[in-house]
Amino acid sequence: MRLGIIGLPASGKSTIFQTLTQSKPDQWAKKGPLIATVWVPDGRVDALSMLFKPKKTVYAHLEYLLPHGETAYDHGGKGAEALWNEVRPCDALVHVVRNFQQLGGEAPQPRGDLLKLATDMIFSDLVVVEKRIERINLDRKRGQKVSDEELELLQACLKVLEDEDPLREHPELAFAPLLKGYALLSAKPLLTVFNNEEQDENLPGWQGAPTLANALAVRGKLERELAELSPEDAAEFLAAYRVESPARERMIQHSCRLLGLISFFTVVHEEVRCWLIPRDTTALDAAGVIHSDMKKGFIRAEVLAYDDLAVAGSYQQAKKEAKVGLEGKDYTVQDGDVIYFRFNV
Ligand SMILES: Nc1nc2c(ncn2[C@@H]2O[C@H](COP(=O)(O)OP(=O)(O)OP(=O)(O)O)[C@@H](O)[C@H]2O)c(=O)[nH]1
Ligand SMILES: [Mg+2]
Repeated sequence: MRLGIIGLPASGKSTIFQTLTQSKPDQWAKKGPLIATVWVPDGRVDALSMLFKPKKTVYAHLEYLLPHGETAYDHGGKGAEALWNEVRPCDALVHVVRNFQQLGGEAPQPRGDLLKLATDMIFSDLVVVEKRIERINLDRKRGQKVSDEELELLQACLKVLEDEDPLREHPELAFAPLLKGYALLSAKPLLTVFNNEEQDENLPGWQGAPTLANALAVRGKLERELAELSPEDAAEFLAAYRVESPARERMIQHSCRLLGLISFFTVVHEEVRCWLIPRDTTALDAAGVIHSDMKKGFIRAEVLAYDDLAVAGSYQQAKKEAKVGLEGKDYTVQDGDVIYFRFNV
């Protein structure tokens, strides 16, 4: 799963990327978009690792993409189109909005900045959708077979976009399999990151402003400094600035939620491992995420909820207390399930 970072020039995209990836700009490639793998912090994985003492502990991961530094966004221009093309293949977007005073520069205008990019994404989608509708109509005139269902969906998109609504507010369109190939920007899940002044820990508020569900406030510059500290120094720093948890962790957790992902765990071959899957995945498909053979030869899934394991203190004890369930392929995997797949090949 990959999230693309977007935002106006000097909004703090590089600062946020640096914090997320705990890397330094002098380590970054000079060309092309930057793509970084970020491990998803999860206290449950730490606890499982303590319990089972495996040789190897593997956290789940996400990828973040920072568009090439030279593709500066320019309202409605070539730079904007280049930027959109770089993030189009991403599964979701992270929009960094400047909410700090630039040195000797403009006061922050988060609302205006937010709308500017949102409108541009809608406009970019509108162009894609209009072109495609034209094309389908042309093909039909030439007597070629066209998909009425696709045309209907595109026309519905056109109407939404003309009303300047993002497609993500219309799930039946945003998740329509027939439209997936168009990678429409306004259909992608969006996390808004307000990059605040050092003293400011709040989300900006105005009528219709993004709420906690899909936005978070970070203090980019402060957090960048934090990411460079040792864990002990960081703890002191967090307390001094009343930071609840590091922006890095909050951004990653929000990203997982945004993508509708849940975690399940496996403990096999001296390895504790966390896997991310979409909510409502069946045990059969979860097995397939690990290995296609495991799906093909699926017999049953031994499932123990993480919380039950934590209470019982050991797998054996949880088994004794009948907390370990034997589930079939249609079982819906729950966040925090510790699963042992029985399969044959
Ligand atoms: N005061 C303050 N300054 C910040 C904050 N975040 C970033 N900056 C500063 O703002 C400037 C721009 O930050 P960058 O991270 O380079 O922004 P960017 O979006 O990557 O910029 P471009 O790549 O040029 O579009 C830098 O001088 C940062 O040090 C913040 O939270 N507070
Ligand atoms: Mg930058």
